[in-house]
Amino acid sequence: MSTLSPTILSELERQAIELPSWAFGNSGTRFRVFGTPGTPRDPFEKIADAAQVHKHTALAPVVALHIPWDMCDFDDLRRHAEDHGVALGTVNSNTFQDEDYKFGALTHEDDTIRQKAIDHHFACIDVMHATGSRDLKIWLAEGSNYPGQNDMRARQERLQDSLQKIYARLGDDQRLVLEYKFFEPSFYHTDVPDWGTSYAQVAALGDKAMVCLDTGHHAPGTNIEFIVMQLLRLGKLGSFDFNSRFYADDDLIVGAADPFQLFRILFEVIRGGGLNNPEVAFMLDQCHNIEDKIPGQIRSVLNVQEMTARALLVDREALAAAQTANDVLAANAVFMDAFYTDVRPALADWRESRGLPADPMAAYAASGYQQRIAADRVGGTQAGWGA
Ligand code: PSV
Ligand code: MN
Repeated sequence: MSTLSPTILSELERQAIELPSWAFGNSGTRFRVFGTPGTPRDPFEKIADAAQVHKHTALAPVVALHIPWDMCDFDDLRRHAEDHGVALGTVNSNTFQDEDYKFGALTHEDDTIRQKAIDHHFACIDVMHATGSRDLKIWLAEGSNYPGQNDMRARQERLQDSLQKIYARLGDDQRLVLEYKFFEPSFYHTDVPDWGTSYAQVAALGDKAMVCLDTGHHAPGTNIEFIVMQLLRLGKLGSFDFNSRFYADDDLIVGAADPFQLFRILFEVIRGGGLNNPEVAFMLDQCHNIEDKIPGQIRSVLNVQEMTARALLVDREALAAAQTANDVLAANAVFMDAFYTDVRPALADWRESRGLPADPMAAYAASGYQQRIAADRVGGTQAGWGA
């Protein structure tokens, strides 16, 4: 059994991962969205479900919202969250489900439509004031499908202008994080396709604008940990959207497809000073299409915790010595030793010592909560992607 030192445990104790409200609603593919018994019908039920994840893991004290999907009375929602032991977090804007945005939103040629998209972000900032949220997360679905379809450069200029207007509305303690994604729904060009574009756009805004790195938004084979290192080096890594992928933006459980990649990312986070640093928000951005949603989220936060523990086990001194000596195989061995260390028994013991279940997945399954919500939540419309 591995021993996790008091220093490592104190880092792990402070770890907080923000959950996406939409992970508790139904989702699917363009082929089918499946319903699940007990799916929340409103934001209040989503918060209650998210609180279960925190209750069993002590890892997830904050829930991110998506506007307009989570529109409601935000004073009530804030109180409801507090009653359930969680807080409301990042507000996600949505400019991808309105007819007007077919050809763009913050980049649109038509100033009326562009202003409508800017106004939507102003409304999101109002929500942030009511919820006490710090971050406005912007992911844009815009771009083009065919070469020659658009003036890509003019769109960058309009994007900067729109972002400047949104940025100017932020409160002193609020931030804007701009997410990038290399394709989809646009297939030829995307207006914010990569970290460099996001960085260029936010750097021109100011200190309160940062980059959001979604681990599912890169071409296959991309060295994501290099990007993490670079953004931390530049002081512009604002947040993570954690998930995992096999092919595209699969939004699968973080660490499920490639645990080693998650380890490598977390090692760079630690080395770059991003762990438990309030500047760098750890969030999940996932959809649970076929698995139960609450245990899907519990599994996810545990995966992040386990890989963080392994990454903290890297003997940094030995690694630095091997690197300085250009001892290729020794450096790699130090790295791999930590990756191959099974920290699960030590984490289970530690959880129990803090009054948490040793096995949060089993404890949730035994709690009867899933059966209760399936029986209670009858009638109404289940929340879902777009509902
Ligand atoms: C779409 O790709 C997406 O998954 C983005 O990653 C956003 O963060 C999320 O949806 C919510 O808008
Ligand atoms: Mn995302």
